[in-house]
This record gives sequence, C-alpha cells and structure tokens, in this order.
Amino acid sequence: MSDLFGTAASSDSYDASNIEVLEGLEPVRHRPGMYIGGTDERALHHLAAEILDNAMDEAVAGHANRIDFILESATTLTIRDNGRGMPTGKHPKFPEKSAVEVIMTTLHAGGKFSGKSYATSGGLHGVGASVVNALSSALTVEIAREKLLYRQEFSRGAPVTALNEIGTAPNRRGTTVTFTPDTEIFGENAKFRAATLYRMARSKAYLFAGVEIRWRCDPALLASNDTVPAEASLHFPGGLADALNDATQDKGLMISTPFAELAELDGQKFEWAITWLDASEDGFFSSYCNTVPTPSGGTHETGFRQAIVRALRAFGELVGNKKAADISADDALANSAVMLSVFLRDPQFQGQTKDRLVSADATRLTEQAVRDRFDHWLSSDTARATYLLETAIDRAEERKRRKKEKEVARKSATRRLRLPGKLADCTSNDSEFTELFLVEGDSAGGSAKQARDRKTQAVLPLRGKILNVASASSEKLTANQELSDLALALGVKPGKDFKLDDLRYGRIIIMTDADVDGAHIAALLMTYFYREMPNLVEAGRLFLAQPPLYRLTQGGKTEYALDDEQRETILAKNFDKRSKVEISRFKGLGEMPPAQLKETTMNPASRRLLRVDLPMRDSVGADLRRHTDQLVNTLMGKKAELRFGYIRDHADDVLASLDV
Ligand code: 28F
Repeated sequence: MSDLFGTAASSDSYDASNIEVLEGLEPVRHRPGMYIGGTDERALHHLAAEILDNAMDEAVAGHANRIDFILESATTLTIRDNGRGMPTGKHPKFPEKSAVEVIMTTLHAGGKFSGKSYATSGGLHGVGASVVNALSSALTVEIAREKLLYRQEFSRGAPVTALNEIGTAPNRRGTTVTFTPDTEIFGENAKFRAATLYRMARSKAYLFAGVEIRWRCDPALLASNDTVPAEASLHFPGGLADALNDATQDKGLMISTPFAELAELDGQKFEWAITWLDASEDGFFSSYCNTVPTPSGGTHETGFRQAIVRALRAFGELVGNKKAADISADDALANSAVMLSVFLRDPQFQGQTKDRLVSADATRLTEQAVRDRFDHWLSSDTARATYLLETAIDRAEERKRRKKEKEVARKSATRRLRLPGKLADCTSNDSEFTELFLVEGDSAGGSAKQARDRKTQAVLPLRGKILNVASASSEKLTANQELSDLALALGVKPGKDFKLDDLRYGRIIIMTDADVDGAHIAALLMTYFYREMPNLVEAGRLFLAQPPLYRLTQGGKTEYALDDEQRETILAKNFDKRSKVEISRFKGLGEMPPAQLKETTMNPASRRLLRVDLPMRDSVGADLRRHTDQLVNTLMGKKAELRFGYIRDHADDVLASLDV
C-alpha cells in the first residue's frame, strides 16, 4: 500500500504522511462485535491486548525495551512504552489535526499494515488503538518525544482536548495510553481481571526477550488470588524455553530438556520450544505470529509439524528402523507441548477474529528453520531420539490397529444388515475411496459389473422407475422396496437418523442411460437424495455419470460425444472432413461393450463426473434450503401447473442454452 504522497519513508524516518486514513469510528460503537468479537469479558481484555500489541510492536521494531503495564483500578488500565513516541506532527491531509489524533480517531489509521514503519508488527492489530478509543468512556494519550511532553484526551472516540504540550521530557521518551472501557458498551463486564492481564503480560514477555514488562496492580484487586503478584518484572532472556518450562512445570515429562531454538531466515524470525510429556498428560500447541496469539494455528504450525515428523522418519531410516516410514505428524507430536513464535514481515491472517495464520511461505520457512536443527538435536542423543521414535511408532501401530478394527466392524455390521442380493459390492472397506454406481435395469447392471474396478467400485441395479418422493406419501416411501434396498446398500438410515459417517461408500454415482428416460430416473433419484439425505448432497457425495450418446469412428480414430451438440463440435474439430465418419448412437449402457463403458464413464482416470450441488448456493445464502425446497416442489411436486409455469417462464433460457 503506497503512502498518500508517494514519499518513500524508511522505517525510522517516519513522519505523519505514512498514515493511510480510511474511515471514521461510528461503525465501531454501533457494532463493536465486528471489531473485538463481542462485548463480553473476553472482548474487554482484547482492548488491553490491542494497546499492548502496539507497545510490543515498538519494542520488536527495536525502539523500546521496557513496557509498563499498570492496573490502576478494575476499570482503568495504563500501558507505557519507552519507544519513539507517537508522531505529534500535523497530518498533511488534515492540517487542523495532529498525527496522534488521526491515529486515535480513524479506523485503519496506521502505516503498520503497509509495513513501512514496522518490519514486523501485529499488522492487522496495528489498527487497534482507534477501536479501543471508540469503546472507552475516557482515554488519555501522553507522548514524550523530542524532549517535550504532550497529552491529548478523548471520550468515546472523540477528542475532548487538542494535543497539548504540557511540559518537558528531558530524559525520557515513549507513548503512554490510559483508558477506561465504556460501561455503555460492556455493561457490568467492564471490569478487568488481574489474572487475565498478568498472564497476557507474561505471555508477551516470553515472546520477545528484548523487552522487560513491568507489571503493577492495585493490591485491592488481588484479594484471594495468590498466583498474581502486585508487582513483577517480566523479562525472559531464555525466551520460549523458559515459557515451556513454566507451562509444563507441574506435568510429567518424557525427556528432561526441551528442543528449543531461535533461527533467523530471510530477515524473519522463528523461535520454538518442544518437549514430550508422559502418556497420561495432555499436550498443547501454542503458536504466535509477531507476538499475536494464533489459537487457530496455521501455516507456521504446518511447517513445524512437517519438520518434526520428517526428521524423525529420517532418523529412523538412519538407524535402519523400517517402521519409521509409517509415522504421521500426529504420531510424532502425540503428548508433546509446543510453543512456536514467528516474526513475519507481512503476515496474512484468516478467520473471524483473524486468529489463523495463512501466509503461504510460513510453511516452507518454518520447516526449513526447524528441520536441520531437529536432525542435529536427534543425532546428538540417539538414546533419547530412539525413545521418541519408538513411542511414535507405537502410536502409528495403535492407529492402524484401530482402523482395521473399524473396517472389520463395518464389514460384519453390513453382513448382519443383509445387503440386497442384487448389490455387487466392492472388496475395499476404506469408504473414503469407494464408489457405488446406481444403474437402471439388469442389462446395464451387467455391463457395469464387468466394466468396474471390483476393489473400489460397487454396482446396484435399480428396476424401473423410482418412486417420486416429492409427490408420494410417506407410507408409500417406507414400503418401497427399491428405495429401502438403496438405503441398505448405502448402510444409512434415510431421514432424520441419517449420519454421513454411516455411508459405506465415499461417492454415490447415478449412472443412467443418456436418454430422456435415463434423465427422468436421475431426476427421481436426485429428488430422493435431496429429500431423504440432504447432508449427503451438501457434502458433495452425489454425482451424475456422463455416459456418451454417440461413438464417432474414422479409420483407427474413435471419439465419444455426450450429446448432439458435442457430436457436432467433435465432428468439426477432430475429424478429417474429406473422408466418412462412422457415427453410432448408443441405445443404452447395456449396449455398450464393457471396455468402452469403463473408459468413457467409469474409470476415474478418463471419465467425467458431474457433482450434484444445491442450486443458487452463493446467491441465496442462508435460506438456500428454502429456495431449493421450493424448486424441487415446483419441478417434482404434485401440482403440474407449477411445473408448466416454471417451464414456460424458463423455456427461453433452455432454448437459448440449446442455441436453437
Ligand atoms: C502504550 C501503547 O501505541 N506505542 C506506539 C509508536 C511509534 C510510532 C508510531 C506508535 C502510524 C501507524 C506508523 C514514531 N516515530 N504504545 C504505543 N509507538 N506509532 S504507537 O507511528 C504511527 C504511524 O504506524 C512511530 C517513527 N515511526 C513510528
């Protein structure tokens, strides 16, 4: 994002022109939830985190090394850094306003996300100061800069004084923000909890060894709480290794010293600490980006996990342990306690509260930073490495055993369920990769059974017209043998007891003849699935096979066409006009030689499938179900006049699509 006047501002020679001003604060007070995720106690403490992030950014950028974090009372918090001090110059675009006022009263005011003033910052959080201001009944900013002391006061986002010079600051500098969250917004939740703030300050201090956070709290607020001191100096040169020891001090450990290091790659920083706990303990994975917690994980965690499991597998290979190849990241990290903190130049976050890192290069960079060092750590103590590896292998074996048991249970369950006799089942039990083809009539069923891959493809022939569930009574539905056989073959109960996990196949493929009857049966089946197993459709498990209608041959060359239109296109484009092209039309799938049915319609490597999806998904949003129900009733329901009306209204779309 370029600055307003195109002046190339380096990180230090910041001036007011770097501020991109985007919009006022009204929306923040109308919908605070959009900015801080709610107005509960958690959201209240988010205000403190925003201001602390700004102070931390100044420290991480190397301009501050101390932050004061003072809980004056349950409703007022002061945070101070000894950084450069917010810029006090006039903002060129608003000559009547100071840069401070612009930063504090406009949303997204701040060059932070343009990365000019800060090499790595909370980035998206860098716009927090104005949000805190809008949601505080009183907020004061004090700035010590260039030996002068300035102060400006605000209430609910609006300035109540100008930025006034109030004295001199001969030997200090930095920014102080004191604020009282607005009870109009937070109601009775507007009380800070000392323990929450203390943990927040301590967590930040662990994340950046270059800063000391001085905690102070009104003793009256500590009452019974003995884990929170009234005063503390929070400074951890040991970084995450200290943090991890602190977090696991009362847990049984599997190894004595954690694997903890800090690496710099491409000007960005990667710090981590991991240890493994006793099997009885629960592990955890705490990750951060630019000192901002990423509770929903993300690409940095992915990279870290890959490094650990790949290094363990490589160690296994080194010591000739063949089973090492089968361990997964979950096996390698089971019962582990991990802290991972990365500092990236331009982090990309996702999710409602932006708590998931999605920066693509973070995976590669984090893996690169960790992998070599973990290789080294493993080979520096092979007894410990072997212990870790064998524990991971035990987990992999356990996992495979459980999977086998589940498959055997499924197989026996379906045997108990007495599958319909006409179902030609597949041999694989891994429902993730198996498919059930629904075909009309026994002759098509015969060809399909010959053409299929017996390991992963099952075939269920259906006899004649399927009941139209959109117009049939529920008694007729339950009495219908075809449909109850279908549900039995799928291993599911239709209707409200439907569970996607019960499905015996990963995909259900409707493979009817490429003629009008086939299309009608497909429509009846889709109506059945939509009405009786909507989650199966929404989960994208229902497909339409695309059998060809024509075969075109000329000499040794053969092509297939789905319909008249494609036949014309292929004729025009792929065949030599000078000699005759033999065109034959397939009566039905039963007429098709199995080899061709396989190649054109069933083989995943060469076929094309149409996934059945709900219409208008993006245009109707939430009431998608209502719209779809209406459409299905119109097209398949009892009232023929609705159908005719729809066809009349949409006939020209159909004609247009046929290009007649
Ligand atoms: C208690 C909270 O907010 N500290 C801050 C600075 C320093 C600069 C700055 C802040 C618009 C957005 C660039 C000064 N001189 N503590 C804080 N310290 N903001 S907030 O600049 C604001 C600009 O990013 C600063 C030179 N460069 C930056």
